[in-house]
Amino acid sequence: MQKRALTIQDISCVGKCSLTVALPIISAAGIETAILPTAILSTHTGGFTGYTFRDLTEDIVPIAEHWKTLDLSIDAIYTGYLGGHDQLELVARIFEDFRQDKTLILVDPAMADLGKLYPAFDQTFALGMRDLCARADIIVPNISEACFMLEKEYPGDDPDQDFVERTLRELSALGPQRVVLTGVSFKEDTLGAASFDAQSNKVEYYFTERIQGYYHGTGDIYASALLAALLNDASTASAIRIACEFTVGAIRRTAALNTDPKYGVNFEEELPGLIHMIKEL
Ligand code: PXL
Repeated sequence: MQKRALTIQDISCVGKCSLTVALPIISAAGIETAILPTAILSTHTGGFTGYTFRDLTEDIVPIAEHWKTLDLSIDAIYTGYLGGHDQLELVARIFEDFRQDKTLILVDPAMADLGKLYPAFDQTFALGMRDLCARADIIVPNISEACFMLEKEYPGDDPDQDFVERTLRELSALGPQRVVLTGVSFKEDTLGAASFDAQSNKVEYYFTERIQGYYHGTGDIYASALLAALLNDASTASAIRIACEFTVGAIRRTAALNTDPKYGVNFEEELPGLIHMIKEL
């Protein structure tokens, strides 16, 4: 049977992040992608001014109530950018209502980067997000998000191995068995992800070439590709490799075109590469 993922995040109409990347990436990997939009914005909030924001909190319960009348089989629930603090509890309830034995719960605590919370969020939200992460099987924070959830001071862009490994273990102790920390770098010319699995008690790394610059939406692209690979039965290590290679491939194309990075990266032309890596599993 074809697998079905449910992804819960906003629609940023322009700027290539959240649902406008999750839908095509997960679908391209052969997985049906059901959506629950948390808000509609004219653009994302990183680098644009004057964006619109329509909160869809009121629609979440009626949508979920309707789904409860259907016989929905859900292989994964993947959450990203939420429309506000009130949605944290509603999303936790959706986990309870739609989780089956097989269902993988992936939380990307999309709320911060470069040591700063995104404009819509505050520390109270970060602690609420920590509680949502506690209910997940796998979480995909960047270093900034990890620090806000653990109430640690942001150590700067490239913390050392000791900091990374302590952070991974502290995040897993919150509840999730697997933690994938993105944006990890111990050398100027490489960047990648560190992961921890509480079952094996092992930390692993995967690095690729570092392309200089800040590219918007890459966290969402990374988490979407990671889930796409996991739902195609990739091991955690293989899913991390595929997500890293796909994301850096999209960044490489964008760097070559020299477009304004707030408009996102060219992941579309990298999709055949993603499909190829998944087929090779
Ligand atoms: O890429 C994460 C993201 C998603 N959605 C919205 C955002 C951001 C990051 O800035 O603003 C609305």
